[in-house]
Amino acid sequence: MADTFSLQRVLETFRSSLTENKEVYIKYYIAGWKELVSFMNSLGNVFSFISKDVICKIQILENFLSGENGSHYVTIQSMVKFELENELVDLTKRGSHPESGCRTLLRLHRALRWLELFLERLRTSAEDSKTSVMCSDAYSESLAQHHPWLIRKAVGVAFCALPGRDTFFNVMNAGDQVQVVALLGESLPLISEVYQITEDLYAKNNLLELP
Ligand code: 1PZ
Repeated sequence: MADTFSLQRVLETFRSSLTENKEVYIKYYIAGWKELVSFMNSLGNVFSFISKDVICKIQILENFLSGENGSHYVTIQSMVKFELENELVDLTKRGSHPESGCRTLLRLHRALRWLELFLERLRTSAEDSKTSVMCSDAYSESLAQHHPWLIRKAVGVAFCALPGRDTFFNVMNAGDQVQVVALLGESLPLISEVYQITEDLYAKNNLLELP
């Protein structure tokens, strides 16, 4: 993982994550998240409690991928099939499989929806728009519904420390604002597609509320 974030690389990893028959490679899905973590890190230490959680979840999935059953963790589809068939998922409350691949990936999946909503706001924002408002509106519409009060409060505090819109555009490392907006326009359909494929798969298997 390179230290300097680039929006272009996020786009490339999410593009690589789709197989020919529209399955999602976990390896590239994780790689996309690593890029996003490096983006968050470049915004300041207030976000470290968020990136720590993401890193922890990436690690759980990487361990599955490099473990003895790694061949079943190549795509999200194969993971879901494998874990369900072998009863490796706690379906109603956390018990003997508290850190299944399915529940771990679901957390990232929900966060991907936040990202989609936020980036769409950023893409269409006016020069005087506030990133903190865009972030928290996107958050209320998505992730917040899955977070308890204490985390919602902490996230609210972190949003206040967000840099302004100009800094966001600069940190994305994709040229001037017009170029960043264009690249966002290219990235968002891909992120949405990956999100939607995962959402449909989880819905079909009744996994959207995994504890
Ligand atoms: C660029 C600014 C970053 C704003 C990030 C907005 C999202 C806030 C998410 C706050 C997560 C707080 C810490 C951890 C919470 C965990 O309890 C939950 C549930 O996991 P569990 O406890 O069930 O194991 N974790 C999550 O919901 C995953 C959160 C991932 C957040 C990813 C942010 C994406 C940043 C992308 C940067 C552009």
